[in-house]
Amino acid sequence: KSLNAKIVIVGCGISGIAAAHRLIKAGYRHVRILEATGRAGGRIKTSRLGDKVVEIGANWIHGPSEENPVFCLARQYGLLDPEALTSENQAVDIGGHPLWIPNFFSSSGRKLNPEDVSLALEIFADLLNQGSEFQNQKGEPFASVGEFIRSEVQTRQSQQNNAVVKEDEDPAVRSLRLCAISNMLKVECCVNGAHSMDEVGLGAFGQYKTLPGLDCTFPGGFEGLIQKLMSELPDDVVTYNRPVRRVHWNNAECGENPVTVECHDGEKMLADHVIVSVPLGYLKKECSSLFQPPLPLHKLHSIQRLGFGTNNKVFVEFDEPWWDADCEVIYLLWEDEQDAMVDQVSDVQKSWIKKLFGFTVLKPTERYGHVLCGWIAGHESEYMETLSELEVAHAITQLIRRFTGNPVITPRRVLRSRWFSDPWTCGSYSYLGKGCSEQDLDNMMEPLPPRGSKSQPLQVLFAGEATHPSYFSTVHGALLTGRREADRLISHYSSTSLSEVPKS
Ligand code: 6YU
Repeated sequence: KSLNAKIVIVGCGISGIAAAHRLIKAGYRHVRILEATGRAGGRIKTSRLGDKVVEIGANWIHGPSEENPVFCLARQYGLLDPEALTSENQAVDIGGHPLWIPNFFSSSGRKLNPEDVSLALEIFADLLNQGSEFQNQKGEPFASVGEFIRSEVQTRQSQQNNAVVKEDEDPAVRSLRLCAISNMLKVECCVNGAHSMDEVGLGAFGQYKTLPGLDCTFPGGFEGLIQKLMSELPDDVVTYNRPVRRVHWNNAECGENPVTVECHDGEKMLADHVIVSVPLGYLKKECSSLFQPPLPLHKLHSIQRLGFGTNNKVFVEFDEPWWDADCEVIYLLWEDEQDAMVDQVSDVQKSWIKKLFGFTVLKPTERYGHVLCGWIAGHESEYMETLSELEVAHAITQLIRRFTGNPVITPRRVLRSRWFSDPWTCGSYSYLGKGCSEQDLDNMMEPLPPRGSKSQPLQVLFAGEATHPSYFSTVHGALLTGRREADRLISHYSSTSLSEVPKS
């Protein structure tokens, strides 16, 4: 009966795929995915740098443990290294802040003593934890995480026991620690996918939840997971290169099917239900034309209020390492940033590269050789996308020469991502902006027509990472939203009387 419902899924990222999986497994016969591009996976995208596998999009399984559905699938499909499967690995609880072994370099070409800087990192981590505690408390002291951190660092400066820099210290060490705070703000911009931490809301910062487990990667590439999932779906489920232009809902003219999905090429498809799983960045740009009638105001407001910035990667390969053998992350400290505590550069065209906080080291070396992944968020990152590969390679080479003090060091290869220019993504992932609350995420996932309406229920459903109440911005969050919306339909039909069910 219900199994004849016509269901269209817009978008073939992990959330769309997870929804299709669930529905098809439950026996639904008319499930179709429409995907704008020529590939499945969306923001899960694996590529090559020479012969090395690199991730253009999602990198880690955040919190690989029993509760993480991405970890469970990857384990089931045999896609992980043995260490990631150990119970020790699953039990580590780092609260979202990986304990990587760092190397620090400064803009005057010096490799720094980690002990000189690490206090700043500890204080920063402590402030981030404090920042998460305003969740569900009225009256947070500042609107944004950035303002809170700057103010706390300044306040602590007057409290000797707590201060980032101590009175009797070498002035050079003191100023480096404050440079490290600026650097940490840039790191957090990447973690949150935000232009600046001044745009990330303090009141809802604790809304994001972590899972236990030491973050791990896919040795053969994250896209291997997509391939496995796709191989379990019927071949004709996805139509590629078929962008959707408009979803007409509450469509009385179409008889029994209340929704019509109109594609860019003019094709129209009738449906009982549509699951929209497009990225928030795309929704922000297109929400006024994507739905007819328009979305209810509260939903539109949440789409606008929630944040969706840009985080890009720059992969750089070297013949020889210039970092320590055990180093896992390299931080680049600009010595002119000791007074500023800023995470945005003032002249983007000239100084965009200053926003790149540093590099993570691809491990293990036997697999990756000497490959680094640079991270850059914000408008500076979007500006980088407008430059040619050659210009980016030149800027990266100059940067590394300056910080290592080695005037001839030259990368073998450079490859960068360009998520802002991707017309179907328009950025990287979502965060809770200033003034946001859990209510915004609830509004995001609320189906159409809204509760209380007399028209046919569940015409348009919403999935995708930006609709998960606590795991937004992640692959596991996205996957769970696809399952959630499929389950919403399945339980709707299991509780609906026969007369209300679409006929075949
Ligand atoms: C994770 C990680 N990771 C790095 C970078 C990026 C992301 N994420 P999709 O976009 O996949 O699918 C939608 C589809 O819709 C797509 O195919 C479109 O083409 C299509 N579409 C659009 N318009 C259409 C139309 N009109 N018609 C038809 N089709 C249309 N996540 O778990 N680990 O390491 C990273 C990272 C550079 C860009 C990531 C990571 C995010 C995930 O990639 C992302 O959430 C999911 O893949 C999204 O799946 P989806 O199905 O929703 O959309 C305190 C606090 C902190 C808060 N944050 C902390 C967590 C940090 C997040 N981590 C990120 C870090 C990295 C490095």
